[in-house]
Amino acid sequence: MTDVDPDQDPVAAADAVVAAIDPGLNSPGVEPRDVVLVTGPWLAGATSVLAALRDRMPQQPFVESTELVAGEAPAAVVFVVSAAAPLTESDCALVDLASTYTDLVIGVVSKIDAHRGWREIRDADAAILAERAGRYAHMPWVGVAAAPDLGEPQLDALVELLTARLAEAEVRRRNRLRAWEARLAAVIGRYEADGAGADRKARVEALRQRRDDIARGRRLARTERSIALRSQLQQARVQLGYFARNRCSSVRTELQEDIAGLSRRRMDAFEEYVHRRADDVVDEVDDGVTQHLGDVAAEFGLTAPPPAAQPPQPVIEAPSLRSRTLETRLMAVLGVGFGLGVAFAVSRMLVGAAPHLAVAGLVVGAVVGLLLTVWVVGVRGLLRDRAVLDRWVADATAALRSTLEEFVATRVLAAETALTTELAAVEETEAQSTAQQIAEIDAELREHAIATARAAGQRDRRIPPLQRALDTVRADLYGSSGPTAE
Ligand SMILES: Nc1nc2c(ncn2[C@@H]2O[C@H](COP(=O)(O)OP(=O)(O)OP(=O)(O)O)[C@@H](O)[C@H]2O)c(=O)[nH]1
Ligand SMILES: [Mg+2]
Repeated sequence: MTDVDPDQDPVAAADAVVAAIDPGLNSPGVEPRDVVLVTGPWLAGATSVLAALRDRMPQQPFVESTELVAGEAPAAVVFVVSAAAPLTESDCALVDLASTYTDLVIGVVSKIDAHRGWREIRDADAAILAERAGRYAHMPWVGVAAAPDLGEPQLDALVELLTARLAEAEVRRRNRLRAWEARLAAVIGRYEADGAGADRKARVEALRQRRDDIARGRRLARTERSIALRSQLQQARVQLGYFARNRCSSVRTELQEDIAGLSRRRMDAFEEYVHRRADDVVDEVDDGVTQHLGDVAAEFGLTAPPPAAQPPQPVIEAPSLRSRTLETRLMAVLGVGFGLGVAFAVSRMLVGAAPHLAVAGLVVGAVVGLLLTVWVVGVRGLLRDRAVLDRWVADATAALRSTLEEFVATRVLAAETALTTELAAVEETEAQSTAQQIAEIDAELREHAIATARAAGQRDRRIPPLQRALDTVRADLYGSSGPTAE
């Protein structure tokens, strides 16, 4: 392009304006196409205008917006709006977009056959666009009827205007300058956004947020977990203690009921039976404690504390059933007295009833008296032994209870030590992984900061020449009175 004489080629002439500021700027990166873009809002009549223009200017190619690819600049833009209503904001955005790289924009008010007040609409549209940007201030407007319901199409003004404009070399130069203006402004905007870290902002925000979340989540989890473990162990202590006491008192009730119906024959085996029941209760409580503490450990994902090496052995002394000589003697004396009394009364009664049976009466009285004596002494002994056993069972279960309470307290304490130590170790590992995550985030944040700083440096270096070029382009486009300014 540099080997083309600027006086001959209007595009090269425009490029030379920019290259004079910065020789590095040799192309706006836009492909000029020798076509006329006909576009407009929905149902404005663009297709009809395009068809009519093709008909009237067969040598000139026309396209609709879908036929252009990004980066292609048409030689002119025919912007078709309906005469039915003035431009809206979205229509204005559309004309901005269509004419990004093209200076020559012609406003067309269509369907003038159907709308008598089209001139007012045309003037209003011109005013709206002139207000929007300086470049539209001198934009030409014409009214057309490309596909009238009645009569011939009215297109002459547009054809005439377009033919005249497209023939001007200055138009192509200005189109090129427009492309330069758009491209330079976009590049400056890009540098500014990069330098301000605009693209990174969202990512950096998200990273900071995540960093805070991780740190806070970690702190919370830590305190929550240790509080929960403490309270669970506290609960275990209370519940297991209650369980042990409960088992002791129910076994006591059960044994005391047994004593109430105990015969002398089963009395000897009873002591051993009590020992066996105490062992059962010890096993039950031991299992209950192991189970409960295992559950607590499982809830926190920790290893269950080991069961007790040796279940407790409650110290239960033998009942004192034999040391009763004095009482036995007393009972014997009383029993004998009672027996004698009965024997005497029976023999007297029999003698009174049948005097010839005096000897037999004495014998019967003696036998009855003896039997009663034996029975009274025996029953008295049995009742006394039961009372002794009853007291003994109460003592034995009390001993069992205190042994078990101590056992429960010891095991919960041991479990507390083991579980809190293990929890601390787990937390240490987690803290390390959290620190690792945070370090990774910090590293990424640092990278972003460095990249943003680098972009800011580049912005400060690159923007001044670009801005100068843009100013020159703008001075050329709007400062002097070009053809569109007539
Ligand atoms: N009265 C009258 N109606 C017209 C004129 N031009 C177009 N129309 C009508 O307006 C409607 C839209 O016309 P198109 O040319 O398809 O408009 P468009 O902008 O290409 O529409 P879309 O591509 O669908 O957005 C059709 O019903 C046409 O008949 C005109 O000059 N006069
Ligand atoms: Mg169409």
